[in-house]
Amino acid sequence: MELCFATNNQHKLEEVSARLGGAFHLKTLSAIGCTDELPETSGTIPGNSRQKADYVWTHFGVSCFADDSGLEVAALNGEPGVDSAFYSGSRDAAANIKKLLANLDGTTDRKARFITVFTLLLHDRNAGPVEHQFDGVVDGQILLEPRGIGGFGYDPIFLPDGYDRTFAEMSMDEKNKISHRSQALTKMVAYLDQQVNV
Ligand code: ITT
Repeated sequence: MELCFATNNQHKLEEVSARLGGAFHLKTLSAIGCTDELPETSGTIPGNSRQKADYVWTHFGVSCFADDSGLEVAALNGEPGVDSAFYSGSRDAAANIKKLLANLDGTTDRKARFITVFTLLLHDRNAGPVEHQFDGVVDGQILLEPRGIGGFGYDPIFLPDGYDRTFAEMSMDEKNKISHRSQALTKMVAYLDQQVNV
């Protein structure tokens, strides 16, 4: 089955491709001729995920899925959440981490969670595009300072519960065993397998 992964984030693409192996024929946005920034203006993670998939479906007419993700920090009332990508005003991961650590300065409650919502839009000959959402959540703690050089975004300051290494200290395969994104992917693949077997 051919599916476009509606993301401009190379790290997401690498994680999802590694996790899928050859299970599906993944097409990138550039492979379908899309060079646009995807819209993300809904104010929620599920809403932004839907917007991105809808955009690709509407403009390019291909079956696709989109990923919207964010880091929710309990002591910051869920910030940066839907604003995770541009928390500091830019996409710069180091600046985003710096702002987050400054906002948490002196706070002993370091609880946080990563969330991913995938929106799958599948072409259906009879019903038009059929939409499904799949989510994944991983709980953890925000460290006092960054550790590790792998992964991307907030990975160097996120310690998943039950582990003594941050996501940035894990290999991609290790992160992929437990991450928010891989949980959402597992649910989506189970759904797609079901469709093929019906
Ligand atoms: P697309 O919309 O093109 O998919 P994006 O980077 O804009 O790419 P998001 O809107 O979902 O994607 O941004 C969420 C931000 O949250 C992302 O830029 C990272 O800073 C952070 N993030 C998401 N998943 C993460 C992960 O697995 N590890 C660390 N940080 C992550």
